[in-house]
Amino acid sequence: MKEDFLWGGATAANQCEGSCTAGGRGLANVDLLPAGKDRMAVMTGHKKMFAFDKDHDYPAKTAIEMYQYYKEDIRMFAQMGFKVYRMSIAWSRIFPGGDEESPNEEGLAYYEDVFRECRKYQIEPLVTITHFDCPMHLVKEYGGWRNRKMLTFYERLCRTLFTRYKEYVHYWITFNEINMILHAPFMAAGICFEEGEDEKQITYQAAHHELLASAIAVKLAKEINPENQIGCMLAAGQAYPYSCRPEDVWAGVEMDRKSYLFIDVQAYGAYPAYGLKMMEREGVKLRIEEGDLELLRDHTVDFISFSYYNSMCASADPDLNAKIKGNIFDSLENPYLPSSEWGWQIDPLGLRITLNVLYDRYRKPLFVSENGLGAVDVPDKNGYVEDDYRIDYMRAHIREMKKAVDEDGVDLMGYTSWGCIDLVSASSGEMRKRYGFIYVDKQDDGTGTLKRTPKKSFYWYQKVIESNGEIL
Ligand code: BGP
Repeated sequence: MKEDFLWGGATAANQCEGSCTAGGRGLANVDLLPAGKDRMAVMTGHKKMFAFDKDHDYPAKTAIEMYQYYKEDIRMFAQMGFKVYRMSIAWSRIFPGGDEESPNEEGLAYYEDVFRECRKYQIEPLVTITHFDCPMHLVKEYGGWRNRKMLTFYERLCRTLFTRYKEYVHYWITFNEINMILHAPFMAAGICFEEGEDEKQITYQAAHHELLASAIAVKLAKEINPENQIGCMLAAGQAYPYSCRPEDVWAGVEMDRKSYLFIDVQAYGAYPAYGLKMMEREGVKLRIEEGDLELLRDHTVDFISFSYYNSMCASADPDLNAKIKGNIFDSLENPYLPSSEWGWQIDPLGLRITLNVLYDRYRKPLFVSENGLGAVDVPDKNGYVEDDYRIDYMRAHIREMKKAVDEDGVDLMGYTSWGCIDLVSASSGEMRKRYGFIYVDKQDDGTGTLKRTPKKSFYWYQKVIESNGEIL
């Protein structure tokens, strides 16, 4: 790997910070995702949850309280040798309602402290401007990203961040997993649907707004500091045809294109022909205003970051498709692959394939900004976990990632494993789905001391980083 390869870990504000009203923070959509059976309906915008109620638990309210523990946590990241820490800003700490003219100084000061702490250990922050979060006031007043006014508020947020953190942060990601808007519109874009609304029209229009906002962010980032590197982010994972039947191969192409559509715009600066045709077929009529296409064209991203957990399978057979069980991403089970305890299929070679496909397509530097294994950990009485299964998963993935770089020539900037410290799961809201190198004593029922303890994988990853990926 390159000498300056950025090894590290990734988190998102709403899944780790907690303290959801501290320091003047406003409520956000992500705070209101309940644990349990209603979570999916809320995430997808089909059940309104605009205030906490007594029948549900809301894990993001306290999460792992990184808001209070950040110094200890960053010190532990430094101990592992992190070169980079991918984290996100909670929008509603900076603009509690989202549409204020001026920012909340307490929120700004908080992240300044976090960045200082990173710099103290020569850790480069990689900041996701929005990792699914949208202030609730913007949801209630404007309908989230369905409303074009969001561009103004997002621009204000970006200007504030790029200016205030100019000396601390040079790597930015505009939207986490931008294609997630298709699968979880409330979680990803603060959108709730009313009975009878045209969901596709609203979702693609909102995506257009996000794409414009992303281009505005690129423009501003460069104006404020030409050294800024700004990327997009895709929930990736190659779609394999379920068989070599041409119809299945075509189903795979179509499945991938649903996601690439967004990255194609961010990387090439224009909607791809297949995307325009697809929207036409689906009856989606994008409202494109004067100047929009130029904005997209002139402000493309510097790098492409992506999450990779698993590959997917696509089939043209309606009987097979009927068996798909609803996870966030629908996919058929691949009979050649094992699965995690949550049914996510484990496919290390799929990472090499995905890296190659993305590099062939975009020819821009790539960044693996999420990868990891969600598993149940059983700590001993000291809180220590022997997580060999996690080490095996990561070793196999890093090995394939190295092949993509060394043998295939992919230009890769860095690797940040997901949930480097245990945190709340986005899809399930559980604490027991753990990804971390660091065990956090926090349980699904809200109990726990919040004590942090390195797992076996902590010491393993330390060696990986120290040897620049040579010792796996
Ligand atoms: C990605 C999200 C993360 C994260 C991860 C793991 O989609 O960007 O926020 O949570 O997936 O998923 P989960 O937490 O559902 O296991």
